[in-house]
Amino acid sequence: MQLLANTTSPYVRIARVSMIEKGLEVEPTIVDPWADDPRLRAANAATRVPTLILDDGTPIAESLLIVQWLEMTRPAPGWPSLVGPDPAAAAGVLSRAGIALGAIDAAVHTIIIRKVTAPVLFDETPVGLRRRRTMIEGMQRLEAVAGSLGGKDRGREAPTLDVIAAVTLYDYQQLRFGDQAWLPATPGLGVLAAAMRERPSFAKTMPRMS
Ligand SMILES: N[C@@H](CCC(=O)N[C@@H](CS)C(=O)NCC(=O)O)C(=O)O
Repeated sequence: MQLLANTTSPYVRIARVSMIEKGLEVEPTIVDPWADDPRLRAANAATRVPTLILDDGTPIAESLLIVQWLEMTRPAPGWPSLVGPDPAAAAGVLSRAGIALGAIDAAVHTIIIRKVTAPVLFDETPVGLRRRRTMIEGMQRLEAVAGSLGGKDRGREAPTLDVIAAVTLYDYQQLRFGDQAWLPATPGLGVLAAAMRERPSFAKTMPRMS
């Protein structure tokens, strides 16, 4: 099995944390999606990371589809469920994960558009400001519930997708926009991220520029 990945992508991190929590430790194969790495192009027409290549050669693109594959092939109770053990609570998990994913999309979109325009040309445009608003409001909404995320014994129990996505968002925002005055203070998410870093799945996948 091969996981085509880079060291910054929040989507890669969601897939990697989920894989590690499901007991699937695959050393990532680092590729540059922007350099049209031939291995990535062959496996994924969109040339994006993460792309998981199964032992039989089947490539699975899209972080949430990798999560879905993990849920089906490594189900509870043998493995921790990424939507949680309680079906009644699953909607809440997915709802919070959706907030984090929306903000992650806005953040990545902002970084990608900066590749083709100077930051000021995009960030201050109506669409750029809309993406910023998404990041700010997404973080604020998650901050409002941060105290209840991660369970009673934070860092000790396997995380659900909302926790994985919220921490991934928080750490990515610190990496990419940590110096921006508009970034909201989210101390609750910071405490959650620090607690989750006690788990190898989060510690090993901290985003870094190289
Ligand atoms: N929806 C995809 C998004 C993946 C994605 O956008 N990955 C970025 C890195 S953060 C990438 O590979 N971009 C290269 C490109 O857009 O050409 C997922 O959830 O996996």
